[in-house]
Amino acid sequence: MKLPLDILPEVRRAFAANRPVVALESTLITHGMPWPGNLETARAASDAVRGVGGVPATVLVEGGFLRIGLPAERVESLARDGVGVAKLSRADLAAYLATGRTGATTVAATMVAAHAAGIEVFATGGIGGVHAGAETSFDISADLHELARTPVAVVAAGAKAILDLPKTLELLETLGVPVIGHGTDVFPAFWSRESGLRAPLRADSPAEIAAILRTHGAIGGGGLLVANPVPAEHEVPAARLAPLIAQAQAEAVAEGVTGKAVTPWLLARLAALTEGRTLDANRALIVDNARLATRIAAELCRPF
Ligand code: PSU
Ligand code: MN
Repeated sequence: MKLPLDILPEVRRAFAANRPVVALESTLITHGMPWPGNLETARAASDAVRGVGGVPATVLVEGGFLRIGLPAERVESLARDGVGVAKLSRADLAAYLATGRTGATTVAATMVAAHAAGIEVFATGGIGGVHAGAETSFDISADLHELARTPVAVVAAGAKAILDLPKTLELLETLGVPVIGHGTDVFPAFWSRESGLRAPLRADSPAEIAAILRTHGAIGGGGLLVANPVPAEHEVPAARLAPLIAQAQAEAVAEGVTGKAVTPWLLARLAALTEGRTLDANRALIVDNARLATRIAAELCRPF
């Protein structure tokens, strides 16, 4: 059977005119931030894509379709519904599609949808990865395996700093995923520009990243991670965050938070512990990632 896609007319027209299209995820809206900052961030990301000549395509599972691109009203109602909406990874997609239920897509599920629709670039905040304590919990985001298999460039400010970043980089290497620092030799840590770890690869322009994606495809590779540091004026320094992240991680264990709830819980806790500074950084980095993703997508629109 063919995957049922419901592509927004604006996105269809962009394909027909060979204009850059950038996929955006919906879990970020429903589970990544509280109302109304989530709506403002979603709007700002879409505006950022349009501001540099692209068309945003926010992905959602609904009515038996993978929706590629959403009208503004649907983005708003999603933002209002928040964590009441299901959070879908690759493993959940078939069940939700087959039964016509609604669900927001994570990085992994958004990559599946983007690829099915022919979109090569996707912007988000930070990917999921290996959680602290994974050696006993086995909690490793499906985002990593999706990057290994699905040929989409994911532009993110690294992996979320609530994760075990050294293990996340190790696993990405094992899985054959190119991790490319954009304009940096340092792997960024989501809300902070520096993680203390080296970025395995570096590229300094959208054209270079587009060329790497094409070449990675030629060797039979899957996706790649473009690690774009949060703009300096919005970063929360890693040294300030480190004790708060450790505190939040310990609290999550003490409260028995597991599975899909872990990431949203930790993000919300860090927002509270920093009086919203992580939310400001989160919004700024998503907007910056959306812009870079559009520039990469524009390069991919040129004949190769
Ligand atoms: N990036 C953000 N905020 C988020 C996420 C990413 O800035 O909330 C979401 C993405 O949807 C990502 C998910 O795929 O968190 C990871 O969840 P998990 O660790 O359960 O795989
Ligand atoms: Mn998990």
